[in-house]
Amino acid sequence: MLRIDGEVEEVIEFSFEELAAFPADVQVLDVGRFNPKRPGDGITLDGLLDRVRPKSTATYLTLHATADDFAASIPLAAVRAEGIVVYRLNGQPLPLEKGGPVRFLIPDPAACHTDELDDCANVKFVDRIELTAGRGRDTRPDDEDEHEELHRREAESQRA
Ligand SMILES: Nc1nc2c(c(=O)[nH]1)N[C@H]1C(S)=C(S)[C@@H](COP(=O)(O)O)O[C@H]1N2
Ligand SMILES: [Mo]
Repeated sequence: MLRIDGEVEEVIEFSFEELAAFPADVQVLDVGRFNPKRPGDGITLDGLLDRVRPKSTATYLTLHATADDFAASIPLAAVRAEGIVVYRLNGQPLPLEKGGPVRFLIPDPAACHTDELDDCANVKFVDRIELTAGRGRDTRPDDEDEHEELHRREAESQRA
């Protein structure tokens, strides 16, 4: 369900059950308290990364969504203590319409395309987290026209 690879000591693929089995101190219950439109339970990014052990060469975290070919790459130091990986809603895998089965969440993001940790970096349908030396793939829009176009396409695919 979620593969973490790249500049890490150990590449690991986590299933839903394995994510649910993480200890309570790294589980973040009810992330909907940050934004009611984005409900669920998650794990701290830091807790996940402790398992794969990023190498000292890893400077960026690249979130990949194969489903719609979207990616965001953010400086590891800035996001490590902030990020949450949301994977569960009502005891079940996070549904597709909520961005599941795995969605990245920055609880207090900057407005779209104003910062590295912006709302656009809240990647949905994440199937791979890659640690990279330097910036990795990033398909986030960099101006308001591109951003509008992206959301128009998203709304269209939801109707389909
Ligand atoms: N996989 C994927 N994740 C994505 C996007 C996308 O198009 N595909 N859009 C991003 C953008 S630009 C924004 S502003 C937020 C919107 O999240 P929401 O749908 O929960 O409002 O998701 C981000 N995550
Ligand atoms: Mo966005």
